[in-house]
Amino acid sequence: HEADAHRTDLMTITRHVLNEQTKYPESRGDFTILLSHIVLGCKFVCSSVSKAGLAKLFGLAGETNIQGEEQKKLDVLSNEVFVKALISSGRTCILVSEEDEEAIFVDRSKRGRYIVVFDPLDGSSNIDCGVSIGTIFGIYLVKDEDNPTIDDVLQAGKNLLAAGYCMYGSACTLVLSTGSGVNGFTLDPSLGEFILTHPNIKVPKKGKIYSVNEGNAKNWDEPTTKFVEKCKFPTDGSPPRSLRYIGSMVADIHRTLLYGGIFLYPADKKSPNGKLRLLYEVFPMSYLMEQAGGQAFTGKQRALDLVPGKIHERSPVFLGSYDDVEEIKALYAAAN
Ligand code: AHM
Ligand code: MG
Repeated sequence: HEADAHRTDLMTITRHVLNEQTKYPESRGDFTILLSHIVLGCKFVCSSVSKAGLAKLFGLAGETNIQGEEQKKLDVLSNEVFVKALISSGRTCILVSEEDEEAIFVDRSKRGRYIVVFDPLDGSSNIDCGVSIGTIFGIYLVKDEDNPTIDDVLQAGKNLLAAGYCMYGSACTLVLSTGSGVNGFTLDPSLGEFILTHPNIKVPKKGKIYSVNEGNAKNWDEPTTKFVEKCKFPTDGSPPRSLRYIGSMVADIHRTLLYGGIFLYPADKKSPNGKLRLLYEVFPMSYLMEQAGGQAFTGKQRALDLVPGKIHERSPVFLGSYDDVEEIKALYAAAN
């Protein structure tokens, strides 16, 4: 039985990535080692998030609680864990985290070929009410390992080697692409392993859901306003769409990948570049969406074609099902 085979022949994330790497004969297992350190960070955050309520009262395991020392906030703690895990992998040279103003250049003695851009705990305003939050990451290769510079980080999203996110929700789910499709893994807490549960994720070609913070509608531009109006009052005889907005990008994108639809964080009059950050929010999610057969658009161009000028740069983004993004592209084309 096939079901039986799945129960006894466990496809862990490590095994899966090792399989994928066999396509690259020159691969030395470095990527697999890097990923195992990212996975460690995800497991730590997953366990901390599930104890977040408790931790407020008792302190998190592994943290010395000297009297009077203030409890570290979960996003700060998560960042420290990821930075240390990534450096100790010996495979990274530059790290860019949402939590750190400056890029971190790894000491020569621990240096490797990979650049990791990440948001250790995205959607942190949702922690205290127990709503899903996540970690987002992207991986680039440095040009010259002996000479890493900030320009190695300021690369177009299309140069990403891999990207993924981990969602801390009702289950802990890691979604990853290394450039040949998208796969989802679920943490089996009893094994401490991520097991392949969602092989080859494809976003439905057209969706029935739109996802946007409508509280900003007053300041939207015309194409965004028209698009959302069409979602609610379609003129082509189709039924109105459902609105779903969690306010945690990882959760909103995860739903979009699985159910289809479109996620919008547009520009508006108050924030002309939108809210989301290119390197560790917009790029990884756009990469995953394209790898799943969808699209990502900025209002002007393909999101992955953008080249950031600064590490914390923002960009508007519209991403999701192929046909849904075509619709917003048409509205922008008509407006120009
Ligand atoms: P954060 O990095 O400060 O947590 O903000 C990012 C989050 C995303 O997860 C989410 O898509 C967006 O902010 C929601 O923003 P808003 O509250 O403006 O709708
Ligand atoms: Mg964020």
